[in-house]
Amino acid sequence: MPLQALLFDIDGTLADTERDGHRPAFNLAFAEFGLDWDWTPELYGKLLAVTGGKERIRYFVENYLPDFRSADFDKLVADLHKAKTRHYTAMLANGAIPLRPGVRRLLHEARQAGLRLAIVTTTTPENVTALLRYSVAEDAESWFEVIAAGDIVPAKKPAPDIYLWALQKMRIAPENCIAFEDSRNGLLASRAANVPTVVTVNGYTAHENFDDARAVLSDLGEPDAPFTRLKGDAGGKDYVDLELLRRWL
Ligand code: XBP
Ligand code: MG
Repeated sequence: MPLQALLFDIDGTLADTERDGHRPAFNLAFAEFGLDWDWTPELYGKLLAVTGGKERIRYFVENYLPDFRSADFDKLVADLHKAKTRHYTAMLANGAIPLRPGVRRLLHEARQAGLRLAIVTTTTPENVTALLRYSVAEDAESWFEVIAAGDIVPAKKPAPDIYLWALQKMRIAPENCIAFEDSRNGLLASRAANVPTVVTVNGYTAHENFDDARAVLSDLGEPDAPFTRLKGDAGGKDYVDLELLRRWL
């Protein structure tokens, strides 16, 4: 199958956003609303079992604070999440979160080769725009023909819905694409949509099961900073380029 498109997850894949981005932004929002909730790096690792910020807050309260009462809990969750998004995008605007190794290089190579690009993520659209603008390039939003994000589909990853939505919008077969994910929830979503997937792990996901991935790597690697290969034959290569992706497809 010819490789025609690259589909990128955002959080944990393009950039290490969770531990020092989303997590402190949630905590700032809690403090703003006078709540003494503190999501430590360790606790956050457990909460990542649930994708989506609003869903994560809800899961936290239901499982860790069963006695918590609020006059209008749905509104509180929505307001907290709005505040969290404001804090998070402000962090991005300050240049706080760099891209992971190899991401910029691979994006440039794909654009030069005329491959189609898309974003497929559960994160809020404002977060995508801010990350692309401040961490990739001023005009990076225009590099992606489809940005599938947030509540466009009600069922977030690990459901395949966001991938199916993006594939339909692009009118492309999954076999002509490669998805990039960092987590098991992301891999379950992409594979349930039949998209061959390369996983680049991070501190929160390195222990997860990625049996269904074409390759599992520490990161995409650079010519002078090779990746560590956890699964998949790289034929002697030590950074991801289009030639290697075509081999994996
Ligand atoms: C990412 C997420 C997101 C972020 C927060 O999952 O789970 O919830 O943590 O984003 P994936 P929002 O990388 O698999 O898409 O707060 O904007 O929902
Ligand atoms: Mg992710």
